[in-house]
Amino acid sequence: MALDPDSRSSARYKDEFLATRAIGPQALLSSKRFMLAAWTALVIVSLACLAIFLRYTSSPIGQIQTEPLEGGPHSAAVHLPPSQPQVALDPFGPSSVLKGGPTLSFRDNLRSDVQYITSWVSAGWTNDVMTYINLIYLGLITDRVPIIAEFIPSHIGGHVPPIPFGQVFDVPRLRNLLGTSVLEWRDVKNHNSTFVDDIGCWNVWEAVQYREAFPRRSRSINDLNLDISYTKAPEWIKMIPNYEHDQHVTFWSLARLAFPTTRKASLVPPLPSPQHNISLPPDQHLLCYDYLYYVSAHQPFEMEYDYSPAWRYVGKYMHWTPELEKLADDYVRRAIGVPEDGPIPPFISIHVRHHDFEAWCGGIPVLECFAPLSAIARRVREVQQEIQETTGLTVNHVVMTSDERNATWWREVSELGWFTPDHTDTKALYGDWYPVLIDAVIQSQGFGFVGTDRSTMSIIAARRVESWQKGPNRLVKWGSPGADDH
Ligand SMILES: Nc1nc2c(ncn2[C@@H]2O[C@H](COP(=O)(O)OP(=O)(O)OP(=O)(O)O)[C@@H](O)[C@H]2O)c(=O)[nH]1
Ligand SMILES: *[C@@H]1O[C@H](CO)[C@@H](O)[C@H](O)[C@H]1NC(C)=O
Ligand SMILES: *[C@@H]1O[C@H](CO)[C@@H](O)[C@H](O)[C@H]1NC(C)=O
Ligand SMILES: *[C@@H]1O[C@H](CO)[C@@H](O)[C@H](O)[C@H]1NC(C)=O
Repeated sequence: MALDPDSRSSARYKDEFLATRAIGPQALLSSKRFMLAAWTALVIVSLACLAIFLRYTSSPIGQIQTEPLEGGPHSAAVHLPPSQPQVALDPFGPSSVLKGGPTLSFRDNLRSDVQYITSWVSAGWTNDVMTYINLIYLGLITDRVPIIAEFIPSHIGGHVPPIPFGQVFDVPRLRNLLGTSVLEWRDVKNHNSTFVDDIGCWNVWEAVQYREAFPRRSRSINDLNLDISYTKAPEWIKMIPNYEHDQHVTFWSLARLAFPTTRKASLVPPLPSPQHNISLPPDQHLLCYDYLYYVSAHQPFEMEYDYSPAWRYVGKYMHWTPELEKLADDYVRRAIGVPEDGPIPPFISIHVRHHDFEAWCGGIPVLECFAPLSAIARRVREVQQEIQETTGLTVNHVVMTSDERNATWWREVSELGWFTPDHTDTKALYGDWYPVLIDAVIQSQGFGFVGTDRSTMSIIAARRVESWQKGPNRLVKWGSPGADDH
């Protein structure tokens, strides 16, 4: 939940600025510096040749390496020589790291020369997206292939079936951008299998909080037919020792448990599994942790900050599936009144999070607690102005998404000249997941974004607009009358 969202705006383009300066012409002015630069260039070229040589003569432990189709964080240095045969469309796909198609027991499908990592989800959809981002990032720093379970319908409704990760996010594109494998559970274990797999996992939850004396619960575990024996992680993994009001751990404290020395030193008697009453130490082939939402590199709730490694190395490569993107485009076209297949004009996207956020109003009536439309309109003007100043573009169209149900409020939105996707038939046509999925895509497509302070759905939309559209954002403060005045 956002604490200080404004602190990131000024630093946003700092990285690009520094990068431009580092290779500026002054660097080559003095001859001493020129010699240094020449030597450096020679060393770099030699290292690159060595890297190419090593790449095609040895295979690193863990993941099989081939060339990604698009640039990702691990793909900058080495490029395929033109003589190499053309790579397949999905070189890091399931067949590169599994024995074959999904099996009844997941173990029958794991390869002995590959190491894997997994975890489960247990919150609202946006939090679960962030949890999977963390899992994939932990996979990167431990050289393990992440296996992603489905999204669970926590806020969608218990009767709604889970939706596969790959039905929302473009997994082949993610793999290519990362330059490494990412799997879904449905690739590994047959979705219909009733075989119960025993496995030992790390219990992080009991090491970071003091209210619940059990590992984090998740319906994913039942959906996957896993019988888990948990080993409580050591207390030192907690980011703020003994502090009951936070429950974060750092990526690297969890990564330490993935390697033999710290793993061995941290083994304690495991909790017997609930079904088979079996005690197992944490699995070394398929490493698993009960819950990875509260994971950061340096400070709690980090995803909103510009330096967040989980966002920069994973989240920004998690693009929507082309099908979902196309569906959202159709909703925007109909909202704005653009003919089918006509070009969509640039727009500002808004996310107003209401509904259960009322619980944080502490008795203040919602009309005074939530920000009024006038405050949101002021933020929209600021974003329009920033886009005008930085790109020269005038963005007049505004598209509102929200969980608000008050029809009068929606009428006031349209009186401002703002557009809204019409979700009257969305659930009937596509299923209960789709209103929120389509709205999340629309939010990410804005040339600029105005969101709701402390909403993770707004925070991640702001990051997408920043990374994908290079667009500015503002998060509207709320909680008391005039909370967003500035
Ligand atoms: N259709 C639609 N639904 C929304 C919107 N904002 C929130 N919701 C609904 O509210 C639920 C809460 O959001 P989640 O992403 O599940 O919850 P969360 O992960 O706790 O995120 P935040 O509560 O925003 O911090 C969603 O699952 C939707 O059902 C929106 O803009 N459009
Ligand atoms: C699971 O069962 C359903 C219904 O019998 C079937 O349609 C589906 O293809 C099966 N899925 C897999 C992965 O075998
Ligand atoms: C579980 O196993 C332990 C030791 O193997 C045994 O003592 C205990 O009675 C078993 N519990 C149940 C419920 O079967
Ligand atoms: C709906 O919204 C309008 C205007 O925003 C407000 O006056 C009205 O009280 C709201 N109704 C309810 C039931 O909250």
